[in-house]
Amino acid sequence: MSNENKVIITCAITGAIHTPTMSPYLPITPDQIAAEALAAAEAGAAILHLHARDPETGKPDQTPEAFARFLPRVKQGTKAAINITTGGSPYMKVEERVRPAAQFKPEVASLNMGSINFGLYHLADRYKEFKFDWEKPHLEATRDLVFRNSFRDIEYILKTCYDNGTRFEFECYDIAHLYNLAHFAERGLVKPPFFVQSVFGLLGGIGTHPEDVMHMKRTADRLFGDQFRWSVLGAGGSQLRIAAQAAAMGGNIRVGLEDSLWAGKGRLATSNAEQVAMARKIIEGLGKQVATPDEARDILELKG
Ligand code: KMH
Ligand code: ZN
Repeated sequence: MSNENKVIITCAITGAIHTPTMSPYLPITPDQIAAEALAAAEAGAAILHLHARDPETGKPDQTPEAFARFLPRVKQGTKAAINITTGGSPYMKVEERVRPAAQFKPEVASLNMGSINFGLYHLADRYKEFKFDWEKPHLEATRDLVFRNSFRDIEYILKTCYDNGTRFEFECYDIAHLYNLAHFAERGLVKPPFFVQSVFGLLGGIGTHPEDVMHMKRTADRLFGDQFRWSVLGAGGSQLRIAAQAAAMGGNIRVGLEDSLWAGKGRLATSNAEQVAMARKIIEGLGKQVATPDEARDILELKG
């Protein structure tokens, strides 16, 4: 059967941006991350985008040891493809960020395609008290934070992971990042089909207007023709609106508590699986089908 009407759901389970104070449902411990990942896969996620955290404080932890505490369980419990972050947290250096992907050689790793201001400082005032003392400084420091992804950094990650057969989720936060990807394609350092993850709604990146989504898609079409597979993630409250627009335009969808803590206006999502179920409703409502992990492998030419 053709994969034409299949939509890949990626679920980003915990990330490195949201903090424990923001939601009691944000998975922090290895047990929680494993359980959330398995439930998301069960609900329809074909790809699991994974970060690790310190179980005591919820602080992002990019050591391979932290990933080793949940990865075997996730791999054993589901056929969903594993996607390990190389973004880590915007505070980390690229050498630290790449270590888990280099060690575990996943089918997919994220690759951030350019530097941006990464603004979260405006969230610091929203909470009166924080559970852990790293949280407020983490948010406030983003007033002066550049999420650095220089050409050298990108090349470093590519070269470190390429021989492992890992393919990339190219995270593009702005139009220029598509051009950066085209540059690496021209140099022969990346191979199609490119899995382009367009990110909308981060302060410092492109906005969430329908025209922004159109502009990303049109530019990617012009640069890559039929050599890319398009996926979108909308940050915060834009998550499902962006997902619905992109799915209607033939795109794939990323959801998960890394990107949004919400399941409706003012209502916290109680799990990653809840957001996956909402994505499934959109896809099926459009008369399309949710891709299985093997269909996703086929579409993205993953190593399996
Ligand atoms: N937090 C997302 C907006 C990464 O892990 O490489 C982007 C992300 C980065 O997922
Ligand atoms: Zn991530």
